[in-house]
Amino acid sequence: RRQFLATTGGVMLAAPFIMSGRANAAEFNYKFAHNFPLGHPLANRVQEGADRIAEQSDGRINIAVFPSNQLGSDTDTLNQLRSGAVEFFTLSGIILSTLVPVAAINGVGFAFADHSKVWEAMDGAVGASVRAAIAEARLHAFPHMFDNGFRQITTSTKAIETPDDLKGLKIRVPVSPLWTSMFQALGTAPASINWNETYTALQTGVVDAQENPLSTVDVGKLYEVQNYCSLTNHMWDGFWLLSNARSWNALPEDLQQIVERNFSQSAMDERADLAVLNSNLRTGLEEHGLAFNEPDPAPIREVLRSAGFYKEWQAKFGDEAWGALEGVTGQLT
Ligand code: X2X
Repeated sequence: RRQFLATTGGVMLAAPFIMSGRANAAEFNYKFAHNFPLGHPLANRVQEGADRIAEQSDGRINIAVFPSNQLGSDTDTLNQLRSGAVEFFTLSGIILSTLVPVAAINGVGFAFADHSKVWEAMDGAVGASVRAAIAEARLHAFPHMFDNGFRQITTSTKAIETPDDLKGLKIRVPVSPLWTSMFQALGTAPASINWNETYTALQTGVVDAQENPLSTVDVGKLYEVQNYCSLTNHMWDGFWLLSNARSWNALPEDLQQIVERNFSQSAMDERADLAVLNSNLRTGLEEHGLAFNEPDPAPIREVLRSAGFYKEWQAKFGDEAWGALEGVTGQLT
């Protein structure tokens, strides 16, 4: 419980305890970490969800949201979530795969034709098999993922038109075996760097390129340190909302329901926000100086196929999860 102390002429006065008009301190004070600044739909919708939860629970649970990796990089925050120092965290499934390997499955190159296929898979059988694996790692995954989006390649050096343009490209990828494997198969020289160090890595020339959805390029102001944006749509990425299982199980069932209902609402609202945003952002990013092109994805995908990328990851993910994925996407190998 917080105390408000003021000194007046050397006398300490204890102000009455005030917390948004509520008489009692919360029974549960939980932390929620994520990697985006306010302004990104995920940040805005998660904060709204936390506010609704405080209200609907009559202040029994207070969720303090820490945006912009304030508590540490994504990799660090995953460790804090596991230890219970952080109770809620939205993390890319593909990064979560360092702990739960099958969670990278939504990142398989060129798997989904569009968002309707994404949600069919991730709200359906593919998501169910990932959530079961997450539970085995003693984390609770909420049913609906938040959108990050289809990823595009930006560079400071040149537009990516053909597979040849990828050869030797020094590109930042998030910390995850699937990302490294895929960008090695594509012939680039990938470097694993957490999101909170990406801007600086591009600015200082540690890498020349990165890949992210347009909304993330925009919120990270990457146009300040990049010149080209090639619309490759090479993979889809989204965030699981995770809770430490001990922290989650400590909540009485009525509070669990309030939390789950409201963050599911946040996820659905965030998906709708991003659908609008990503279709409008190209113009805004062009005004910020990014030059766009639309490469043919077919030859890029063919490089992955002939490098054995699909067969390799089919074996790693196993027949059940891969079968569920191909049930939505059609045959990928
Ligand atoms: O690290 C990234 O590139 C980001 C922001 O897209 C993720 O969280 C996966």
